[in-house]
Amino acid sequence: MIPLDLAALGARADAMLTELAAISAEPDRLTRLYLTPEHRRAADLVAAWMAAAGLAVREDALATVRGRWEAPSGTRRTLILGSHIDTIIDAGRFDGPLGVIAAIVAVDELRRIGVALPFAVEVCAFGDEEGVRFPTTLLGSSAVAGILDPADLDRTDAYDVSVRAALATYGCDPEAVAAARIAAEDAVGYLEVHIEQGPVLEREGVPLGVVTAIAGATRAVVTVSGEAGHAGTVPMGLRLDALAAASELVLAVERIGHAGAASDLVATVGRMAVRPGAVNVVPGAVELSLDVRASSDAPRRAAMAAIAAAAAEIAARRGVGIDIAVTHDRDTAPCTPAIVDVLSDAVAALGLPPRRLMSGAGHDGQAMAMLTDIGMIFVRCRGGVSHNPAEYASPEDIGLAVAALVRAVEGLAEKERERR
Ligand code: HGY
Ligand code: MN
Ligand code: MN
Repeated sequence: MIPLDLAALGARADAMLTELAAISAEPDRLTRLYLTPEHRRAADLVAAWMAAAGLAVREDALATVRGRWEAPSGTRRTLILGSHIDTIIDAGRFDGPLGVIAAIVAVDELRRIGVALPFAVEVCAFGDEEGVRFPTTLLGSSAVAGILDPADLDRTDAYDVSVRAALATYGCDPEAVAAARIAAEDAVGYLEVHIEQGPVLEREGVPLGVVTAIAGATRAVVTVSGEAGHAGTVPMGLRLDALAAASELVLAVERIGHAGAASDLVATVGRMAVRPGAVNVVPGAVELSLDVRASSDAPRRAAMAAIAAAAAEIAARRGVGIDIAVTHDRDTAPCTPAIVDVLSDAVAALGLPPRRLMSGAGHDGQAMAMLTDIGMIFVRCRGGVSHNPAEYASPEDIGLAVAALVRAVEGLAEKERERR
């Protein structure tokens, strides 16, 4: 094994992370949503990095930037690496871009040291993992995996712009979705480096982790329909106050979440819109988001049923309407044991303990798992803080992650050679 300069790898990736983080919709915080002008600028920067690393670059129908390194044999077999370049609102600079940049730097390093791989490598920079702009998520990785639900192209953002229209404006052809797909028989596997977004690795003093499974998640849009009224004339007993009803539901969601702690259940209302939203009007309607997850699928489904029952009780007692429209439902995605072993060996080859752990956060791997074998390397996250501008991973740990990815690609290459 050719030695790797870990410090140089980490410093290079960290500089790229800083450059990419400067591309935002807002001057004083990082916000980069799917199919926005900021997404375009970020995609162009990532495409330039991929080209500089010697990859053949293209953009697919769902705006995923894809850099391909063909195998000397010309085989169609392909190892897919990557993550996402879209962010939440007021994001940290690591969630997503760390995985795309680690993949580019790792591929560049493999080419530099002259490794001849028995498969092609394709680096993917997915544009919609967070699912913040549109009420669905994993659109790019779902297209690569061949599982995109066409109905998702008609989902609309807060300005009633559909995914389909936004893709056309962005310069993509949503009718060419089929060409984005990688055939199952051609896929060697999917590897993703990601900041842990939790406290486990830091608490145990280990820089890297190997993911065993990605928690399933259900997202929904909840609409509470009451009756707008004059705040000065409608007696309390005659009100159909949508915000009071929604507030009861938010507390019920929290209570149900707490009750499922043993199954790592988490239930969150992250967004609420009150209409008409005037100081002197009894709220007539409220739209709120719902995000429910657990380390296995049954507790998550039971929690959704309990939330629906609580909503029905509140609606009946208050005389309002409550509709729960599920917009995303992805089961827990186990990482492939053989890939978990390869990643564990790669981490161990760096002299580190291969700490295996579950991911409570969702990732593109949940979609890619429907296509091929998947695995993830987690990078220690300061304070476990993520989905927050204070999110941080050190250049040293990032250098180790890039090196582990290089070693993992070499490990999978060995297995592919044995396979033939
Ligand atoms: O929501 C998630 O878990 C991921 O960060 N999109
Ligand atoms: Mn992410
Ligand atoms: Mn995220």
